[in-house]
Amino acid sequence: MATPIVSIIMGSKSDFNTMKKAADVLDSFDLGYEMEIMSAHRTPEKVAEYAKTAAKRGLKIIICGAGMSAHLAGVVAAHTDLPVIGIPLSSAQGLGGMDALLSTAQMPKGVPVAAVAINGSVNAALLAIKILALSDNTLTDKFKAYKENMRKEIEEASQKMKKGESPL
Ligand code: RP5
Repeated sequence: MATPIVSIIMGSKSDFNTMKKAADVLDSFDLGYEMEIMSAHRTPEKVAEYAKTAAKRGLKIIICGAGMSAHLAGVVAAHTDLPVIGIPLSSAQGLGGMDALLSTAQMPKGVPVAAVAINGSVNAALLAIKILALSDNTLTDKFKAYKENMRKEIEEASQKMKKGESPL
């Protein structure tokens, strides 16, 4: 795999299935990334150390996903100057993701986290790609191709439905 420039971290192994979708998007753009499990509450020292050293290790963007009282993205943002994208997750024991949405999005001024939708791991990866594409024309072209593909898929579904076929 290419040298990791994006980090995908999650608060628990129970977050993996949702966070894997971000990794799948990055794979489809041939973008190097690393994945880690660490918790702002259960492994706070690891989170701080990881965030403090991320830029030196060549990472450019950190995507953080956590559920319940989700402090992972905020704590990472407090310890790094890299852009941080937060994914609020709907954990099985939580409040359907509203708990994590508020904890992730409601950051105090001075420490920004770009919060996406609840379980919005695909958009988190796409946002990371758009940021990186600002200084990478190849990524810009790949993103245009992604959008064109999305447009075609929707058009094909619409045409099928009009013919009385299932669009699914
Ligand atoms: C959060 O608590 C994690 O990100 C996870 O979404 C949630 C529940 O974690 P587990 O109890 O399943 O490990 O910190």
